[in-house]
Amino acid sequence: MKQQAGVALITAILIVALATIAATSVASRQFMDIRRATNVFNNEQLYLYAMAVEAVAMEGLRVYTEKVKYDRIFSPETANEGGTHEFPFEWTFEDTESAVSAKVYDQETKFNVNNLVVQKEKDGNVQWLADTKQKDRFIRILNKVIADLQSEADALQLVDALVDWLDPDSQISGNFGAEDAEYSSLELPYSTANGLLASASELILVQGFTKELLYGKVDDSDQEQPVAIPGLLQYMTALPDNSTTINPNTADPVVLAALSDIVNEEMINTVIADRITRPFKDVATFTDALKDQFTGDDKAEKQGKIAEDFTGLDVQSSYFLAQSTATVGKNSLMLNSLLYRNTTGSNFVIARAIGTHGI
Ligand SMILES: [Ca+2]
Repeated sequence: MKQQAGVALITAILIVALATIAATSVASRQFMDIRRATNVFNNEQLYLYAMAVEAVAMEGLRVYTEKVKYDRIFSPETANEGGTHEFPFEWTFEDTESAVSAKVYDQETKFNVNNLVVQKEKDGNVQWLADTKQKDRFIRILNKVIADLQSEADALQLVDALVDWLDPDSQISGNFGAEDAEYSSLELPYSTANGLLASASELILVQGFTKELLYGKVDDSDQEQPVAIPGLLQYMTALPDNSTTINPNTADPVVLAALSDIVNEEMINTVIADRITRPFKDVATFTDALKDQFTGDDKAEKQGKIAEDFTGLDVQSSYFLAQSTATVGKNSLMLNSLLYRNTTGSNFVIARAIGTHGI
């Protein structure tokens, strides 16, 4: 009898234990479901907020376009001259629960790597070939970044591999090109894109390009004052077009200096010193100011070369990046929208990406 009572007790304890485990599992699953549903709801809400901010940014760009004839850099001194809509645009709206903000940046401040290839007629056929002038410009930017980072990379090898990544054929470019054969033998094999870069960060897939070359590094030899050394992404971009221009009113001095081998950053900085308060009204005003920098016997020769080298510039840009940030409670989301503005001043969304690294 005693033995039977013991078995009944153990059975009862076992049943209670099992019921407790089952109840806990149901409760924890329910909790996870609630969390998951909340996250989905929050993300949807943030995305819709960011989309609304994007619409405000586009309207701001439209209003700004009506007011100014040429794009320029934002400055507090000139903010009230032509309205407050100068670069980068910025709006912020906050209440106790949420905050939204938007910034719009000119994208023709950087070198567009997709300009490296052009369609040309060769031997009676239309072919995609490397544009030698753009190639030289990119090599100068690469050499600057390589020197700054004290990298072992070779600019010629990098540019040849990139041209092969962009051109639709499978012929090796120059002496250092790379087509499918090079990538298919990797541990994780892939093919060349054989098309324009969809995003500047896609460059990491191209032979020879490293994370450090793209994003730069921090020099912490002086631990009290670590210095950030910029990588290529500071000076280059990838726009969905292979004939974009560079805007001398907004472009980085390094990019402008890379346009020709007879100018340097110092000359460019002298010429653009007043561009914030007195922007160039046209490209000729900019190139004329550069020509005035030369003195000496070879002045006329160098002035002729400026006209030859400084092509592909425009004081009106076509591509802009709108960065919309939405925050609700502890959650936030950044939406990057690449905007294209046509010659009539209308603007359209070309691409969107979520994250803090742009497009
Ligand atoms: Ca190719």
